[in-house]
Amino acid sequence: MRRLLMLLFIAQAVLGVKKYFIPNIAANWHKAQEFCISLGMTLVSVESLAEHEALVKFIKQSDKFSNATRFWLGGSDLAKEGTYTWVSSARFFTFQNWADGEPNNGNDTEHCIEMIHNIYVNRVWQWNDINCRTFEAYFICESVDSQCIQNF
Ligand SMILES: [Ca+2]
Ligand SMILES: [Ca+2]
Repeated sequence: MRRLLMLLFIAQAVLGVKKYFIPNIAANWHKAQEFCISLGMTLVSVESLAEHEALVKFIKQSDKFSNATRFWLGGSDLAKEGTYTWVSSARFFTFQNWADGEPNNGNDTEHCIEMIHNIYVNRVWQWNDINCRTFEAYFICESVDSQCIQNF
């Protein structure tokens, strides 16, 4: 029984089954992460193509979906310029989906990652770095990865 539970747990981790939630509020990146934490969650990480596809599927089914929309992701290079990590796990980016010309660290002030879906400018579920404090957007919280926390 214990072994079966272990296998189920590993299967869930491998498949990247996460719960996503989009609060009905726009905020800057820092406040977005605070809000997710207050829910026992964290800003979303996208660490594989499978996670990317699962996230896009979730957003398409949400009431925040449109042909011109954008969301905070939980990635930043706040700790070290040019080195991107996920706030949920502190892991470096493995999967990436930058838009053309991004990340550009515009004005030397762009350190947080948003996902843009705007068919009018041909940015389809692609990433951009943008100012963490002045830009406000909807954001996606995900359930906390308990396996990851155990590792730390
Ligand atoms: Ca930057
Ligand atoms: Ca940028």
